[in-house]
Amino acid sequence: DAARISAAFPLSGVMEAFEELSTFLKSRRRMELRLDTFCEACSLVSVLFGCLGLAFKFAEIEYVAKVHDLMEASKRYATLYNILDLDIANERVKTQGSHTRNLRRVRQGLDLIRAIFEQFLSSDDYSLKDAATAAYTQVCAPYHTWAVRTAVYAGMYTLPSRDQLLLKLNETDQTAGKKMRRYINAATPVIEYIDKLYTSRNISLDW
Ligand code: 1PZ
Repeated sequence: DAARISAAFPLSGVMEAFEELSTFLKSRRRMELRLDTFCEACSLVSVLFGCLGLAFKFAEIEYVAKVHDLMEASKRYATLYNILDLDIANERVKTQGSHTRNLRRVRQGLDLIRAIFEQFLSSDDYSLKDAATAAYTQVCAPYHTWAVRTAVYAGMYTLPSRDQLLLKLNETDQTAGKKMRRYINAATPVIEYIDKLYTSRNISLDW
């Protein structure tokens, strides 16, 4: 079943979950993405953290906490739109801990993975450290505090090598490459959908 495949092949679980989301987004007839469906896909990403080592435990705790908050919210609010509207009404869109802010952070995490995969695919002998550093600088660093950025850049030196990562993912360069490409193609429309939620409510994306 899905949980077993995801445990044995972490990349497959993540990639398939986002392909389902993007297929839904393409096919929907005015239907909005459900928050619980979105959270289930996002929670699969946690498996990837297990491949990064202890230095990224903090990132994992942060990410999991944010997905968990959204998961809890999904018991009361059906769609991603609903939580934005709620936070807009209560004037806490950018307030730390608000659902809308946590969604923004989770979205940045999904984009970070996309960027890491892009970097990873751009060259055969690119180390994970260099791929992750370039991706982080591009996607997340502009929005993180100095302290967090410093910790993340220091942690990059502890990342496994490219080959160690592939081993932990239970993939070869070739199989991983295909799945990363599919994740990139699937996650991109999901990320764009989330961005549109914000811009359609006149919320900027520079935070
Ligand atoms: C296989 C690829 C390896 C790549 C490793 C790259 C890891 C980057 C780690 C980023 C660490 C972010 C740590 C903390 C960030 C916090 O400042 C913010 C604060 O949010 P606030 O509460 O102020 O609203 N938290 C976040 O942004 C949520 C966590 C994002 C972490 C996403 C990582 C996803 C990538 C994982 C790849 C497995």
